[in-house]
Amino acid sequence: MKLTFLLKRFAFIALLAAAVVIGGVLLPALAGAAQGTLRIDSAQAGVGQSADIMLSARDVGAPGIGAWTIDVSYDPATLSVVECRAEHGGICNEVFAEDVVRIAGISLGGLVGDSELAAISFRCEQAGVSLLGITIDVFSDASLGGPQPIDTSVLSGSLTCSDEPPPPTPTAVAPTATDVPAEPPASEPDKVPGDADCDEDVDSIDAAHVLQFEARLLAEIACPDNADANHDGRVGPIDAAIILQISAGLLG
Ligand SMILES: [Ca+2]
Ligand SMILES: [Ca+2]
Repeated sequence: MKLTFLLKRFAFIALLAAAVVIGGVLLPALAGAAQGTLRIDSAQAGVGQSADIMLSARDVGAPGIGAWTIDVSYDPATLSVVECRAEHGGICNEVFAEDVVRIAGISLGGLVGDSELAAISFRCEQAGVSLLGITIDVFSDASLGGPQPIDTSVLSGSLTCSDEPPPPTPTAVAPTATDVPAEPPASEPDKVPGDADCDEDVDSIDAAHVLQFEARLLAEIACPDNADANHDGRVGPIDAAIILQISAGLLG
């Protein structure tokens, strides 16, 4: 009798311990979404001078950043973009719109921790303060086949331009939104070049799918015809690059 009682008590304690283990280890893993912060620096410069501004991700948890398309907005009356350099194999389109720089990229292995995504060089055209805003189009983790959105905090920045002896030269303004390719003709409604995962949108997640497939980390692609962006009959890294270019608005 006493033995039965002890056995029951032992079983109860074992169940309790198992529940604690499951609750403490498994559930956070299932909760899934990686967390992180996207931030853009603040700086000061004189009119006619340039300042380098860094777009970076901070404290991103596993599995890390797998695909990103991020827009940085600015005041074109105060600033112009001199140069944009994307890091980690990404690409940058400094004339995505009149007041927007777009950065897109992919990482098969995932960027964990702190990563610099792009350095943007702005020039002060007149005195004033321009907010440097961040708009997330895609910021997904490196999960194979099904990248999940990263739970992201955003820290905006600003560039303060003060009057300096060198006067602002009325420069060639960066090409405007009218130079951005128009929407593609709707002649093939069932086929969206670059839309590898068939969600009717071409973005950096499509490029990540193509690279995962190329590396044989993914068994198949949902829409291989769409993934073959250069129409050469195979799906490979060239297609991933083209899809990123489409995503960044560099192609029609
Ligand atoms: Ca897509
Ligand atoms: Ca191809």
